[in-house]
Amino acid sequence: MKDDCIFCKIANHVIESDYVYEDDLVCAFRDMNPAAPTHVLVVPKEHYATIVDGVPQETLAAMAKAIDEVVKSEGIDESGFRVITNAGPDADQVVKHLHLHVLGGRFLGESLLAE
Ligand code: DGP
Repeated sequence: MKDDCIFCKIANHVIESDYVYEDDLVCAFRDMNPAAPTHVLVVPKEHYATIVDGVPQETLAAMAKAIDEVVKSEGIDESGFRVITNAGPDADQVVKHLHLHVLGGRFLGESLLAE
């Protein structure tokens, strides 16, 4: 765990959040600034900066399973959803701990970009 990382703290319950799923490797909690009716962040418990930071296959599989669990429990598995991960400055990654945004609950539009 990285001591100055907010998502390390949330994922390991040093700071509590609004969790919707958890297993040994990952957890999922609601984004504090939701962009859609469902806006959940899937986060590994170990610290990785981005999706290409040597994340073990087991952890990637656990993140995929977490998406599956979250979209079902949120009731958006049939209506549809979007999964986004920001990596680095051009993507405006604010929190430097790998996280997948799972968004749904309304029509999300055709554009992947805010601007
Ligand atoms: P980005 O790094 O740009 O992919 O976005 C980070 C997201 O994390 C942003 O939507 C807000 C959310 N966020 C940042 N800090 C916290 C926090 O302490 N708790 C929760 N629940 N969400 C957070």
